[in-house]
Amino acid sequence: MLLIGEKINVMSKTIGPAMKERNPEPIVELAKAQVDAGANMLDINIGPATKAGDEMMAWLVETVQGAVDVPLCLDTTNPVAMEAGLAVHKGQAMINSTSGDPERIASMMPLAAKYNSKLIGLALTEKGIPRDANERMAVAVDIMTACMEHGVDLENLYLDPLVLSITVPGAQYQTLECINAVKMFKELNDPPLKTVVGLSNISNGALPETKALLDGIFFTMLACNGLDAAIIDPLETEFMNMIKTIKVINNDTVFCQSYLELC
Ligand code: THG
Repeated sequence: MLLIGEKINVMSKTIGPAMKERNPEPIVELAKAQVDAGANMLDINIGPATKAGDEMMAWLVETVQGAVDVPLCLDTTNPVAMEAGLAVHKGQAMINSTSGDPERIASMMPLAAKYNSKLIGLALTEKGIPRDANERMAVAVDIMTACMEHGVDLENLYLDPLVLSITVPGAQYQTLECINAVKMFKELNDPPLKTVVGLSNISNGALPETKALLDGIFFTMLACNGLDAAIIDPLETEFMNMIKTIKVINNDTVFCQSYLELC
């Protein structure tokens, strides 16, 4: 399971200003903490970054990769910023993301092909958020087809069903639809396509004391249905302990009495 740390993002009260002021300390500290806690990749979310996004993304990639030895998941809708980050990235990066929107496909697919990066394909179109697993599948098929047309290796594609908050009235059923979509995505190709979710979207707006439970149990259900990767908060200890336990039960790590400390 690829665990992508979500903490370096422009919406954060400490990280947002540090990004704008090009102040490396809080960013480096959070990068190290996430890798120490078990993240194998870090998401670098600069949002739409309309103002000098290219310079900011290149600076962030160099700053974070100067401090930790993991690949990065570059999270922006700005294709100029995306390419600036890919150009300075060491090793194989991940593009976060294209959707089924033809404009996003046209801007992100050629970058994925040129840099041989991993690519997240989000089940979203310019027409709006999908209503169920079938609508998510239709977008996934379009993205898979676009990969083949643009010479993007399907091994590098990670399909994302787009997790919504379980707290939104009338949208609670969407959580199960996401689990079903993950199952269906994997059946689109042989070998199976890979899948990813932004896990904590589910508990956005929920009471803080319920977040670890919602995230942890949702993660477990997704993992049982073939999930390959997740964007998560690795500093959420209770949640990370659930992941370590799943690894032990799945025979991915050797059981010992102190596995919560050692894994
Ligand atoms: N799919 C893909 N990419 C994504 C998402 C997705 N990127 C963004 C998001 N969803 C996943 N990343 C985050 C990042 C931060 C938070 C939630 C999801 C968040 N952060 C606050 C902070 O950092 O201050 C609050 C954290 C907290 O609750 O303490 O909430 O679905 N492909």
